[in-house]
Amino acid sequence: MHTTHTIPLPGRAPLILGQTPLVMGILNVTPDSFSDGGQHNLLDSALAHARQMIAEGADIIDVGGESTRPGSEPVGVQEELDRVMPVIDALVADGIGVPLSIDTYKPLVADQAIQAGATIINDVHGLQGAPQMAEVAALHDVPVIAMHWQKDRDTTRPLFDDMQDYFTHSIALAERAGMGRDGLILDPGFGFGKSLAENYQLLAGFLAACPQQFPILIGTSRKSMIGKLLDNTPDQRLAGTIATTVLGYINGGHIFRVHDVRANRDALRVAQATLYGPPAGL
Ligand code: 9MG
Repeated sequence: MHTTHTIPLPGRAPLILGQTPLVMGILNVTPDSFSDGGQHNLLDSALAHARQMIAEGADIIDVGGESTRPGSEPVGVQEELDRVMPVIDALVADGIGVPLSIDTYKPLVADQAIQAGATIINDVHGLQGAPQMAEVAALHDVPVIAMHWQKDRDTTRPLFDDMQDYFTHSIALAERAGMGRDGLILDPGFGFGKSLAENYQLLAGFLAACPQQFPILIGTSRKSMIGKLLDNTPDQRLAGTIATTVLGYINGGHIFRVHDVRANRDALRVAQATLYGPPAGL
């Protein structure tokens, strides 16, 4: 069953995280994200894609300018800003109706994105990559999605113990910087530094790996934990993704970061009606 959390957002209605799952649509703004190439085309395609995800029921749009896929090259601050800022500016000018999150582990990028209108930081380094990240979040009073990604992990130690310690450290960093206790959303970090067996062990019981009283974001969409099992390519992983989304919801997840908004949204509606009953009036 789902714990309920109210997450304040600057200048917007708060996120209510409880029985009703939220869908976060992924908007990657990397040169390989939209195949037709060129800066202008990239911006147009990104805007069209964001609008489509909102029409399909996305509650949040997550804008990212650096791929974290295995083998991807990191990009510099300026390059990342050049990718994400025109998109954020255009989405804000467009009067985007849903909150924007900025997918970055770089405090400078987070700071600029928030000044332009993003209201959530999605940090795959869980506030532990750069000491200024928690300060940026506290300064602007925005929530942070703190993802578990323990590089060079001691794999002889149980994963869940490792994750509890990691999140305890993220929470301490948030508190030290003056972020409110309702400013953190925890994320198990599916696919980041975990074996196939660990990813599935985590999907079955991630609440035991996360300190209590925090909302949880689940990001499994099209990941290799599905592809390795089914021996398929990312574009063939929708059915597998939906299975992980539904299991993630039943097991206590609140937000689902996905590529295919409509299909995951529909699956979550069915899952919610099964756990809590259909909406009144239907
Ligand atoms: C950027 N990114 C890629 N995978 C992710 C995941 O699982 N969670 C979050 N928060 N961000 C992710």
